[in-house]
Amino acid sequence: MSAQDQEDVYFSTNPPPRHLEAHAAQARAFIDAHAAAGRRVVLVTSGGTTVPLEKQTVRFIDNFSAGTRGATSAEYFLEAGYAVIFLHREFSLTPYARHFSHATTGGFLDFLEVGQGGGVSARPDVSAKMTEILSRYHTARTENLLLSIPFVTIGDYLHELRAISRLMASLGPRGLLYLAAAVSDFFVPPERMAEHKIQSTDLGRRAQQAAAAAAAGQDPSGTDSPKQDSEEEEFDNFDSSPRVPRSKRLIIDLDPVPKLLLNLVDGWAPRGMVSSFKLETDPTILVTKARYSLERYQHHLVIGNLLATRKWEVVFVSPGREDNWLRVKRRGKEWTDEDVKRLRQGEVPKEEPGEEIERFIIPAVKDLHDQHIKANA
Ligand code: PAZ
Repeated sequence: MSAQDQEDVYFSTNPPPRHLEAHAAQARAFIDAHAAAGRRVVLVTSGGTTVPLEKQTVRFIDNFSAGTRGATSAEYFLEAGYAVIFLHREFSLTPYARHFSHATTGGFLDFLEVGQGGGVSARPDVSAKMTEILSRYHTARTENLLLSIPFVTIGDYLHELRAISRLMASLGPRGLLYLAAAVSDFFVPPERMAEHKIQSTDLGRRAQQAAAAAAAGQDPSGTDSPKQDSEEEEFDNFDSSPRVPRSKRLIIDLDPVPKLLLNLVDGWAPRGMVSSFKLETDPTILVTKARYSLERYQHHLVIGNLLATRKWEVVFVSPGREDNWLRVKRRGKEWTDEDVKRLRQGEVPKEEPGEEIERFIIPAVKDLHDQHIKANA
């Protein structure tokens, strides 16, 4: 099947999110305003996509991403003069709020106190930091430099990504797509998705069958009557785990999510600069996989990172250039060759990073974007 056919099939069979049109209208107005002002616009994607197992979703598959990379990058892009469309997983980290919303030392309310006059104010020890971050946030909002658009499921994400990327096309080479979201590779297609909560017991399953038979005008007594768990018969133990009968397992059959990056690069935003992230856990394949992705999708930059060390080091892989490793400084220590070797093998230093690696990533991406604009003007 051609890439276009795959795209058509996916988008015609997977329903769009409820607010797609409203989000596209917001994105259009945002892009038009900044294009008119000659400002660059970056689409930052951030956080993980869910894979629902039921249409009325109780359960879903998720991934680890909290959206730190995306939210932090968005701040540095704003600092670098970009207008930012922040397409993010709902309730994941967001620019500026992230400094207080997900602190390991406490919740948001822990940063506040009630003053003597009864009003609420920042705790004195965080007041200076909060004032500074709040003022950066207010500038971004009042100057209309930050547009936040949420998604939840993989389907929502792909619909939103396509709609916004197509709008970004009007920016030509001045548009930048920075794809940092952790996007699921597998999903349950709608035709195989259960409508209701998947039942974990035979009792529930048989009750569902009886109800369906009754609704179809059949005799519900023709279906087996519900049994209690303890009465369940054991079916074949077809594999290596005979203690768990097959009838009690939840076997999830997932289809691959179509690879739409090629469609994005060729069709949705053909003149913009497209940078994607590649996440691996095995250090021996990171660069090979990043290079493979670059060749397969013919875009402009893949930023490789390992799950364990992603806050310490990333590698830029781009056409016609040497691999470029970016690394943060250590607190009160210099990197030795041995330290770097260990880091590259996925060994995490004991202390926290001395700074945010996005401080280095964004200027390096901007540099490549400058070159992209010059080459495509
Ligand atoms: O959200 P986070 O900061 O915890 O993680 C960021 C990341 C590892 C999801 C991102 O840097 C990344 O690699 N995104 C692409 C993942 C992928 O290969 O699909």
